[in-house]
Amino acid sequence: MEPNETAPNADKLDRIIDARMKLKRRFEEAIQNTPSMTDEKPLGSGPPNRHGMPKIPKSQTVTKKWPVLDLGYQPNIPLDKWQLAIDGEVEQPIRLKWADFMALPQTEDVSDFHCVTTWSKLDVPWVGVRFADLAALVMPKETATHVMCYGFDGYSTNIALEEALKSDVLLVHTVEGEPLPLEHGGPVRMITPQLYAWKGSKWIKRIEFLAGNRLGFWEERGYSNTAYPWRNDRYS
Ligand SMILES: Nc1nc2c(c(=O)[nH]1)N[C@H]1C(S)=C(S)[C@@H](COP(=O)(O)O)O[C@H]1N2
Ligand SMILES: [Mo]
Repeated sequence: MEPNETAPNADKLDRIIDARMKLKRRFEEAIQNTPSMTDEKPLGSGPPNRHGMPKIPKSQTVTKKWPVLDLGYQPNIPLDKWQLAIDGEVEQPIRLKWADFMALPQTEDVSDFHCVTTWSKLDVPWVGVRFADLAALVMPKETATHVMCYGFDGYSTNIALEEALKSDVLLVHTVEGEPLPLEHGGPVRMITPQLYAWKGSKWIKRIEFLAGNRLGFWEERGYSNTAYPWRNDRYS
């Protein structure tokens, strides 16, 4: 058997790891200084979560159910038509087909989901690809500060890179051991456990790196640019 049939191509993996480490160093301090890592008087209740914030942000109610929020249209993208474009302020724009996406390093994580409409779903087990691993593939230029994420339904949302590059930000395809259901953004959506959930685009189709901030769909309509749950930062 050829070596590259038994394991991911070692050179390629090394390049991803190098790029990931470089990017991590560049943003590490900014990540460590975000409100959900450092706020001294975070708003909320319950025991500390893994980054030291109260498990339940202010004015949130825990639900076991999982409400569905969308723009009234759930785009159904067959896997053989699915593509994810990553472009903008990057050295190596790419377009991933389903098999390319699934061949990337996969991350499992359990995280909380806080919706701006005041429900929180706690300890959700996800599987997907880290945003930071995708960023390492395309190599953001020095000028990149934010990303705009776009959904197949016409949705968009903007995020600062120091939030998007956190290790719990994933593009997930599996939840609770099952393929992500269509109504929750399957085949792939983004999750942003340290920001309100509208920052995670369902049915994600494009990530555009930006050399400055721009407003997404809800941000243009008065939702907060920053969306910090432990600051009750919902509307601007
Ligand atoms: N593409 C797309 N992504 C989206 C939305 C949307 O309407 N379209 N709604 C956002 C909002 S407001 C929330 S709270 C979460 C809801 O995810 P859920 O429907 O899986 O609970 O998705 C976010 N991502
Ligand atoms: Mo929302």
